[in-house]
Amino acid sequence: MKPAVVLYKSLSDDLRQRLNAFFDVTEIPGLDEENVKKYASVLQKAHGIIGSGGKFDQKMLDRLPQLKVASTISAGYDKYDVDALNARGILLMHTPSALTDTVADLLMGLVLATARRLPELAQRTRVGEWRDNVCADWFGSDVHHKTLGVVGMGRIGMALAQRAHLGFSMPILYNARHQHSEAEQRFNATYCDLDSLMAKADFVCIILPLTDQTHHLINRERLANMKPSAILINAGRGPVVDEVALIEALENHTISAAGLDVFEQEPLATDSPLLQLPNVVALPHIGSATHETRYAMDATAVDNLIAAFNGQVQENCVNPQVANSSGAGGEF
Ligand code: 8YV
Repeated sequence: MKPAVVLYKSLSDDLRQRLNAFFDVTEIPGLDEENVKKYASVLQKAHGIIGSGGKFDQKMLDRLPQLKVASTISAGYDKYDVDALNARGILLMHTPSALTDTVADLLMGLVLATARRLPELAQRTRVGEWRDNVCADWFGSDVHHKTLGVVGMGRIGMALAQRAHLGFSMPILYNARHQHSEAEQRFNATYCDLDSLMAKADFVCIILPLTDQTHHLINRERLANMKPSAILINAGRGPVVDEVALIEALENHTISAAGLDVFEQEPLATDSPLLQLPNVVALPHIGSATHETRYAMDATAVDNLIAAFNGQVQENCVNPQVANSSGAGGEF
């Protein structure tokens, strides 16, 4: 008998076939409250689940009593209560390396878009405001040779540092839980405590996962440390930055601009003050949203699910200790 798997996101035909070869798959339209109720009996029988979005707290896990493996089509897993998964012997697989370069490209895009005011000036051109040679009130600021502060030197932080240092001759400051000798050797990056980084960097790029420790890490006091000419970029998780404090800093021009791909509430409310500010570039959480990368993430998540059921959790597993302690994966 094949393990029963719930798929809550559509996949391309080839990946769907690959999944079907290993599992007895039931596809459901999503994991919002309505669907969770509607498909309660399907969830009740699931040994595996794969998709992106949804909230896997105790309540949700109670609806999945047979679950052995959850495969999320994302790098981030802040929507999962990992302690609860561990207690129930459920493996969590994710896709940390499939999106690295694509998110780093977007971060560099936000650096350029904010510093050179690309969306704002494109819009002014579109509406016919370009009537003569542009003068100083249309000028942006340079990116090359400016100092880039990377908060969170993981895979994406490294890929951003590579682009910024080797491509744009930017000195790199970084803050991370541990010093990163490879970043220091390859990109001449300098380790800095967070407060000094905030004070010195021309661009502060936040690439942190959301945890109890990182929630509102970038608070009012830290924002106040930034230079008035500095730009904040966030493409990690919205709640890492105190959004109310950020809006105040932008409105009062204590910082120059912000490039944001993530927000405290997503989708961003249409009446958010952020959308009224010309010095904000706001994007709809598109860090990994390219055809190539979203396919690679889907494929990785499918392979992760298969690997986990075969007891192979060397790669892409958030809690491999579960496999050893409970025998999850191999048995269902
Ligand atoms: C996507 C992300 O938003 O992987 C993550 O953690 O934030 C993004 O790539 C996510 O995969 C949902 O589709």
